[in-house]
Amino acid sequence: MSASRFSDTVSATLTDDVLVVTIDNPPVNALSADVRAGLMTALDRAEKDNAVVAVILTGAGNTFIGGADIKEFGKPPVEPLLPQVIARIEDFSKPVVAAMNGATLGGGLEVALACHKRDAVPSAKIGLPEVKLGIVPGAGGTQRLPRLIGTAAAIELISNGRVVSASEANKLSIIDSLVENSLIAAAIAAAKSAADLPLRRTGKLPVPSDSEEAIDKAVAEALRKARGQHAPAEAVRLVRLAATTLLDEGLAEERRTFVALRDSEEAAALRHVFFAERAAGKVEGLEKVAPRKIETVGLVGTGLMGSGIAVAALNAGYRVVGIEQTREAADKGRERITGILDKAVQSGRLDTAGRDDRLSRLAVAADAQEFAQADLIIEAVFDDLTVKTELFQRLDGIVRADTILATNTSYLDPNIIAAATAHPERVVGLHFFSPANIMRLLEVVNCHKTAPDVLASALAFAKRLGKLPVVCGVTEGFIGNRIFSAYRREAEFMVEDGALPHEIDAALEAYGFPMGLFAVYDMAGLEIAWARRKRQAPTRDPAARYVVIADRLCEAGRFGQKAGRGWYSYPDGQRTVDPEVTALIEAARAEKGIAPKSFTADEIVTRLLKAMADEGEALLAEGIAARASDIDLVMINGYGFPPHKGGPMFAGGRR
Ligand code: 3H9
Repeated sequence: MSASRFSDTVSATLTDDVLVVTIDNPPVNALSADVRAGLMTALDRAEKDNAVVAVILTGAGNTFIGGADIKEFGKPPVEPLLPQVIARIEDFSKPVVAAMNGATLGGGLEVALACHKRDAVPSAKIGLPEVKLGIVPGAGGTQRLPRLIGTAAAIELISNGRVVSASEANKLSIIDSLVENSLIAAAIAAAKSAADLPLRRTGKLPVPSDSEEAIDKAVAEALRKARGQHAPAEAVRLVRLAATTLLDEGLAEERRTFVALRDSEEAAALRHVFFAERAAGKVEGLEKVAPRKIETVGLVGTGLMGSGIAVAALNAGYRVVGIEQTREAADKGRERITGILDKAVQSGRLDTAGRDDRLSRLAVAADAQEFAQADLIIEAVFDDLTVKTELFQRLDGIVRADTILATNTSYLDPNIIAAATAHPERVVGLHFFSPANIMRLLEVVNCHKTAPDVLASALAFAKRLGKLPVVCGVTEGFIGNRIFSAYRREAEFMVEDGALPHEIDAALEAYGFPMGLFAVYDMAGLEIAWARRKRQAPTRDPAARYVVIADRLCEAGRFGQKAGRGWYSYPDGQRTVDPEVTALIEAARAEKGIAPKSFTADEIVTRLLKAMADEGEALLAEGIAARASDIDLVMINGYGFPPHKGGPMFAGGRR
């Protein structure tokens, strides 16, 4: 066996006449210029060396190739470009086998598709997630994948950027074999056995014929999910092209489309989101702080929020102890949690063994003494300061000295709750979004006295739950609800100033929100916010601008969709503009002597973005949010802000 190095990141060993080329470019073996150059040199050497009968491509660590190097986007291209490397692999005179030892994504899969055979370990995750970055595959993915799996399946995978398990990839024929043990040995054997046969070059294969019906269905589904994003529709177009054009023409069109999209504002926004997600949850000074061990999670309250949190924790492998005030309520809580798991089984997302395993780790009791073993306790009870402070005081006396106490409050001040305990340093906020087993966002509230290892533990817990944690300081409503309040306030001011609710909603939906603000109000119901406004009325600044329209709607019994009437009416369940609401708005304007102006969709969106971004600036100035990109993530993942616009700070130019 002899070893060679072809660049800083690419080296090889000659084993049994096969050149095993390894890409070692941490953290994800991205296809940087150095990797591309190293691969070309390795192929040159393998071509010339008669002792080499075949080539294996693999990755160091547990990633094959995580894709093109996203950090190179926006910089001048450096040769060899990825399509050149890939053409060289596909046309190579000797067998080239991809030994996919882990994540094989984007350009990584494009490299593998050009190889003459593909072997993968069962843990490999495989896909073309480019649309999530606002681009299409740019190195043959849209032209080669359909040649292996057909047009309809390729449309589904590429237009959603869906990443599949190795086992699904095997069923779809993206890979040739799943290898449990000794991947490289298996790949060497596969390469040697291919050496005497004609090589299977993916680009030369015909696209298998799919029924028009299957293709139409895949296209319709892809376009429906795209919600105003350009890349999915372009991906559909390119995949369809593969069946009707020669490979070279398809590749040229793909490249043109890739370059145009890569340089678009939409791709810049999604790249921003990608790096924002990786930066989120990183806290300066916390890198070396060891988190506490958490295995058992205690939950106070197993209602809507508590049961969702319980399922999230059970899914992540924790033991969960839920507490309710009575045996009856505890039984109901257990039923609720079982119900969520049963639904997952019915929809095929979970098997019965998985459900039973989760239920074996769950206890729901009516005795808080059960918390003696808990490492972390999360309260998800009624949002009332007295209820929560008394609860934490009681818990103080029951739990171990190193148990972490977390509050899931949305609006109360967690510093006050912490101060009521004997050990405020062990208190942290964990603000989940409902349904807590589904929503990725988790605001991790760093209270005044939270100890660094408690914060580190909360972040490690969030990561294990598969959540996207965003750290924030204490302020009313934290990051999300504060920005949302500013957005809501501005929208109501605009209604007073002349824009009708449906005009605002139409502008927001055209911008990319799944649902306009007033439709969201109606869906959530208007009465809780009305009750809060009535409670706050005595302390409201009389000089501050106050819009009475929402109160008037509630006084008229228009509590939203459930009541059949709110900002809209809902005959036959259809959202419909109601002249009665328009009249009510006009009367409120007239009372204040406001002469209504008209607003274009652009003006509406610009004004709302400015309101959100201004509030975001305030949060940064107050030190509540650490980065503008954290604010963007909160609004994208908790409040429906369209990801392809990058979030309110990015879109509002506050980068
Ligand atoms: C593409 O391939 C285009 C082609 O079609 C055409 C080209 C011509 N580049 O996520 P993690 C960094 S587009 C550069 O926490 P994990 C990331 O920023 C690409 N950097 O790890 C982070 O850095 P830091 C298509 C990258 O283990 C660190 O790696 N591919 C890239 O949880 C760790 O990341 C994709 O879209 C990259 N491609 O997950 C795949 N990827 O430590 C994107 C990651 O400084 N990547 N980094 O914060 C992923 O999905 C995940 O990173 C992966 C690992 C599953 C690979």
